[in-house]
Amino acid sequence: MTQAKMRLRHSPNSPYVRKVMAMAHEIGLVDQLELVPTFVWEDDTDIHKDNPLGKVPALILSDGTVLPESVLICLYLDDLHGGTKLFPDTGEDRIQALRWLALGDGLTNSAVARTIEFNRRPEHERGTWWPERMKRAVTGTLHLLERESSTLTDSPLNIGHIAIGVALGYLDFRFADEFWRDGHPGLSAWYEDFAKRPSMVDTEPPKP
Ligand SMILES: N[C@@H](CCC(=O)N[C@@H](CS)C(=O)NCC(=O)O)C(=O)O
Repeated sequence: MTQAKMRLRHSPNSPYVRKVMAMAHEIGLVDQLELVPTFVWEDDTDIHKDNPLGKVPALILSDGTVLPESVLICLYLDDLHGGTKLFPDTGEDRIQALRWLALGDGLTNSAVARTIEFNRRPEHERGTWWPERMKRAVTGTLHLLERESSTLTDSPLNIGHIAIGVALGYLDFRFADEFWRDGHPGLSAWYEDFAKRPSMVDTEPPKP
């Protein structure tokens, strides 16, 4: 008997979905996911019937339990496989991975906030204070990651690498004209290699 797949509320443009998909690729679980196309920004979106938070990703388990939040989904998937864990179990490695996860997700959150301000908020309601604050967060985080780029390069793959790689991919996707690579040669070199991993190539968002 074939095992029921887990259903993933999915959008190809979402960096949070991409993080889950890249994780699933890296640990060999992609085939266990059934992708359910989801359009969260449409007025008649049906996402709320699965996820009251109105967001993708959301993972629906075979017993109907819904897991919201990309980090929770990644943690859940990491428990399902027998290979090297992408959330290290203990010690300094764990804190470093979670710290990079926080920085990568924070970078994504700040960039997504800018996209929402530019693309989603009605024009007459748009301001500059919030997007400028978010841009400052992006720039500061890029500077910090630049200083850590050789450690990133030398460390075995963990969830932090995936979160940072996805965040940088999102900057290319939405803010290509801001040239994040300028002034960040170490991080650019790390990303150039990282972006060639099949998990990144297979989850690249469609060209805008
Ligand atoms: N913290 C959440 C963020 C998810 C998120 O904001 N997803 C966006 C798509 S990129 C979304 O569904 N937004 C719809 C909304 O916020 O109403 C996670 O990591 O899963």
